[in-house]
Amino acid sequence: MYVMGSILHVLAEHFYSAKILLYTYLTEIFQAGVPLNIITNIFMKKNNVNNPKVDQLQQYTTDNSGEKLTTNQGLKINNNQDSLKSDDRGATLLEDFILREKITHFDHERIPERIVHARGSGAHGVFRLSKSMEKYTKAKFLSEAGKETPVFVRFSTVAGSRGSTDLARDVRGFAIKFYTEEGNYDLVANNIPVFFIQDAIKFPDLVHAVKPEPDHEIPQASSAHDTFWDFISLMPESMHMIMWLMSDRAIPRSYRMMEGFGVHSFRFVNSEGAAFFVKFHLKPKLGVHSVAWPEAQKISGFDPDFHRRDLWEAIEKGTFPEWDFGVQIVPEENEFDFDFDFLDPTKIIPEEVVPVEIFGTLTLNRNPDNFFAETEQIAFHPGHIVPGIDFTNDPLLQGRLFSYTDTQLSRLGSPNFHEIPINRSINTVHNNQRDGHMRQQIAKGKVSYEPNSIGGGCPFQAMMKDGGFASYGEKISGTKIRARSESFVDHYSQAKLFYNSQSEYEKEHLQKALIFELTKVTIPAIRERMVSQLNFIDKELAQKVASKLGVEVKILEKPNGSIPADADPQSLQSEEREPETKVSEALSMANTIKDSIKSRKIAFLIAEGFDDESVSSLMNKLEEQGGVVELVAPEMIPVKGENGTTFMPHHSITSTASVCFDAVYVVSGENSTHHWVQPDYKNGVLDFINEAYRHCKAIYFGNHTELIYDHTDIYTKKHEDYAVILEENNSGDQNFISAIASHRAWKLEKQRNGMK
Ligand code: HDE
Repeated sequence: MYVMGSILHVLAEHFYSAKILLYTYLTEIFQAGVPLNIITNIFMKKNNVNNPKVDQLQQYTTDNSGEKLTTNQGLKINNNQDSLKSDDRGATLLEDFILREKITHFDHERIPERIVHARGSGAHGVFRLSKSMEKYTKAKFLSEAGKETPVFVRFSTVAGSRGSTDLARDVRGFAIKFYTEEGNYDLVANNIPVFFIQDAIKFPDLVHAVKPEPDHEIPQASSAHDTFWDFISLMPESMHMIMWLMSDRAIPRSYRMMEGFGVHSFRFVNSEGAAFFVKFHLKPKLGVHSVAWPEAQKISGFDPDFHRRDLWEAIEKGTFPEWDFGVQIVPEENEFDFDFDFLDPTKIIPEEVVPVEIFGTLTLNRNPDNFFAETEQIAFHPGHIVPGIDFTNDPLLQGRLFSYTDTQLSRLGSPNFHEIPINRSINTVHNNQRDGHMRQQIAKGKVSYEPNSIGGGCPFQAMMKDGGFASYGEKISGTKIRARSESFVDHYSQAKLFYNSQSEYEKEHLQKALIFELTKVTIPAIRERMVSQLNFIDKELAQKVASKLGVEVKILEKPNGSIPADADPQSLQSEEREPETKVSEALSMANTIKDSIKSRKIAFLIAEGFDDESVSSLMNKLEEQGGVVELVAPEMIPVKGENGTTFMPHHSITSTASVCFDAVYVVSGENSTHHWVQPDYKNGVLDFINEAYRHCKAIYFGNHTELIYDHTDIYTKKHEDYAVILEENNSGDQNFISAIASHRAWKLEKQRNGMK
């Protein structure tokens, strides 16, 4: 069997382009003799080429194919069905070491979930530098154009538990570990460029407020409750973040369609010692897209793993998610040229003021082999840096520098968490740290101190010229004080900038989100405080929200919030600055990339007697452009077309909903149309289409589908709509493709929902 396996391996390596064909052929031939998964493993282990991190992980990866069952001590087990007993009906014997080992291991399988960002999904990939950034940073992975660095990325929601839904309204984590030759560099980023609070000391308060309430542990993965809004309404500094969180950015269509932001200002330091402030940006090549809130709620029921599945499937299919990676750069001497403080994490630098300089591409191209070993055990830390990258005094960042190692100690249980395979750097670690729980490294020799003569002085400190890290020599003079800088006290200008930069439909979604969230707040005083805060951002917004909540907008006499104890709150609060830009196009998703249907999921509604020619033709066109077609039929049984082609559907109409798709094709065919309108299926198919219509998706009605069309909301509304295509023909196909690429006909939302 092994000989067979090796032959297959050699064949596969040498005939790479023919792999898939060969795979199909060989699975048929060898099905009887070689377990299918041996063949699968050989052929499907893609994209390992030139990835030193994946190579390193292979040393720790096991494969059970063709192996005998053993205990953890390597003893072969001959009966895994019965415990050892005093008789076949007798008590189990304490002697049963096999039972004891198995149960004991099982009893300890769980580790604490992350205190925040517990729910997540990850993938391996590569960062390719397209342009040397040597002028600004001496980081080696950013110096030589063309250089490739292996990465592991973990996306997450913040508030929910490990098993919570992907579609919660929440910030998304976007944490990247770069395995560089100079050690691990972690960019622990989010999909929103600002944060709720300005100082780390408020983080436990924020997290306690948003997490389920401690008396009854309700609600799960949701900010729509009293304690969150109580806290927020008392924290004016959170208003900018709240605008982002209530926008559709907080309900992405896919992890692959989100931006990433480092949030804080970091520093680049070049080999001459010159420093630059930088803000990190990741821009998805597929554009930034979201779903609508009513969809998000429904997806959570149909497929709570929607984002996880989407990421996994895209990578398995070879549609690798990609982001342009770049920075906004500001030389140190220009630090005070702006109307906000660079150290304040509740502020952005508008891209119109300082454009993002793109210097490379991040591509995710390999799913993990094991969720727990990789995605769960990976440990990020903003303090994992390399020479050429440094921190700033942002008080939120400074607190993070403490928190991340600390949390790994309780989560992963030992200071040796860096030895877990996914956390190992690809360069070797040499130091005098020793022992501790679960130590794996076997350090030779007597010496575990420095300086030493016995070990020849090793390991040596590295000179800076040899890559030794030295902190940036920022000049500091000051008085020890527990206070907030006055330069941080402008909480509304950028909240306004964000709101004013949104398109009409985005503003409406944002208003509705606030109404949804605040309706769940049971204490009127909190709602009132909140709308009064909104009044500082936009009076109409505050009025609209207040009118749905039965509260009044009050002009706050004394603004609430965290301000220096000895400051006059009124004067600080009103210290609003005139922003350099009043509208920033980059802040609206309406202006994002809309030029591709790559990885968009299109539901084909097929039923007995459907027009199989038109299905094959459109399917080919869509798939050529990267679209993903899934067939939805009345039942989960094979469906025959009018020319005899039989398709096995992916879903039945009752097991899915159009919220799980980007577009719908109601397949041509008189017979199939008749089939769909039978009493058993009619409501199902109409709900499917009407819901897609309400959520502004592209819908294509093939020929002879009038019987369905005439019963939809689309017909009764009788209006023009560029994303509803009625007749099947060549231009119809093309119009459908363009409508899918534009993501949604959001501009027609009011019209589609019959609102003024
Ligand atoms: Fe985190 N954060 N955070 N955070 N954070 C954690 O570390 C913390 C903040 C972010 O996929 C924890 O390993 C403090 C901002 C991501 O494993 C913890 C403060 C940003 C992830 C922690 C912040 C982030 C975390 C929990 C305020 C965006 C998930 C588990 C001072 C720039 C990483 C862990 C992953 C995780 C602390 C604020 C991003 C407790 C104290 C701002 C993406 O250490």
